[in-house]
This record gives sequence, C-alpha cells and structure tokens, in this order.
Amino acid sequence: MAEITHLSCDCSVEDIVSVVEENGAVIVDDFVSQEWLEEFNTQVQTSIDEYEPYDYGGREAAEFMGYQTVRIGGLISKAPCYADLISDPRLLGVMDHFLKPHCGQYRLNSSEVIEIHGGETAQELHIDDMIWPAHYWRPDCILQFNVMIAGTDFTESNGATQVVPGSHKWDDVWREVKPEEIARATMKAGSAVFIPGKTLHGGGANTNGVARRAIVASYLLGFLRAQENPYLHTSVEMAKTWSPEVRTLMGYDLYAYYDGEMDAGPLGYYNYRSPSTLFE
Ligand SMILES: O=C(O)CCC(=O)C(=O)O
Ligand SMILES: [Fe+2]
Repeated sequence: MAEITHLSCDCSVEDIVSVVEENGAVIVDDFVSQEWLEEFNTQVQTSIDEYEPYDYGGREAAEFMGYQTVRIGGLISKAPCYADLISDPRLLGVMDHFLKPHCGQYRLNSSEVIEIHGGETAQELHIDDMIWPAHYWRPDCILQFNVMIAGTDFTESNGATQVVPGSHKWDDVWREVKPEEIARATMKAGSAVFIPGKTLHGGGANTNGVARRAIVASYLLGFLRAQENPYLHTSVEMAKTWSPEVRTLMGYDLYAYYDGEMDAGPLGYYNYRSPSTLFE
C-alpha cells in the first residue's frame, strides 16, 4: 500500500519542497493552529448551513464535484481569517519554489471548502493541471498547486483524499492505477496535504457518515485565468482591509514580467494602470 510522507509542523520550506519533488505530495502535521482552525470553522459555518446544492450543468461535472459533497467558494469573503492562510510564509515559500520560476507573480486559483458527506463515492483520480490547455503544451511545467488543510480529521472511512505518490513523474498519467499505488491522506484536523498540479489524486469515499471538511488554497501561474473569479466574491472596499501581499494573490494588482524569456504583460490593468493604485 502506497503512503504519503508526513512531516512535522516545525519542518522547513526546503523539507516540504524536497518531499514534494521526490514523491509528488506531502502531509505536514498540525500545519495550522487549532485557534486558527476554530476561527475559520466558526466564520464559515453560516455559509455551510445555508448551502444549497448547485446545478453543475451536466452529469459528468456533477459526478466529479460529488452528489454528497458540499462545496463553498469565495472563502476570503466568508471567513476573513482565510487571508492569513493564503499568505502564510511557508505556503508562499513553497509556491516561490514551484510556481515563481515560471511566472512574474502567482495568484490564488481557487478557495474552497470541500465537505464530503456520508454515501459519497470516490472521486475520479485526476490531475488538477488538466483544467488549462497549457498543460498539453507544456506537460513538464506545473501550472497550479493545491494545498488542502484538514478542517476535520481525514480518515480512511470519511473520505481522506486519495493520492498516487510518484504519479507526477509518470509519462502516461492516464494509465490504469493499481490499488496498491493509491495512498490515503489520513491526517488530523489542522494538518495539510500538498498536491501539485501533476499528481494524481481525488476525494475519497465517505462510508461512515462523518463529515470530512477540507479547506483548499490553490495557487496558479499569474498569467493563467484562475478557476474561481475572485472579483465576484470581493470588492475594492474589502481589498483595502488586506495586506498588499493578499491583494496581489487575489488579483488586485497588475501582472507584468519584463525579463528575458518570460516577457509578458500588462495583464489585468485598471484604467491602464495597476489596480494597486486604488490602494495608495
Ligand atoms: O476533496 C478532495 O479530497 C479532493 C478534491 C479534488 O481533488 C478536486 O475537487 O479537484
Ligand atoms: Fe483535484
């Protein structure tokens, strides 16, 4: 049975990077404090209580998203302390390593609570980079990097994520996966699993009816369009309360990179200037 390496919360960014490079995933135990987790879970609870199932627009999409799975996006507007998570220096250190060399700035791709309830079946194994056609042009380049914080304990029976260690190095990511190649991201509430865009993974089946909550922060090369549209969940007024770092992550900044082979921009301007001028 495959396994995911666990690191303790005092590990360095270099430790995380090295296990991810080697295995395609890592778990950091107790990544967030119990205080932060409690605050987040409290702030987001109203949105979860008010959740009404979406029409995902088709059977395939609905199956992928899950019939017994509650998904909540736009987290920064629902739980303000989410801003602390996405700007966590350890997360940014990891993204500096995996994404920054391929873009001017990376951005938040999506923010999501994924709560898997009883009766949910296992999600199809997939790689998150397949969202962007750029994946087919540059299969060697990571486009997106997903971090999932366990909002509740993740167990084998409540839907702990399935991960295929080593699959980030496979030539054919669509080949049949043997059961013994699949690991489960079992971890305590507050721990984090790091899953870069080329690693096969998927939500697990929930067979015991105990809800499994994940808090997702996914980052993306800044010149690609993010899955979640942040501007429809936020406002300039709200952005004024964030740090400049969080504003950049949320796209309230200009994407530009004028240096050698990666020349690009300006992208996302406001009146031909950087949106950051709104905050001066
Ligand atoms: O909920 C999970 O454990 C994984 C979900 C996932 O990979 C996705 O929705 O893309
Ligand atoms: Fe995924």
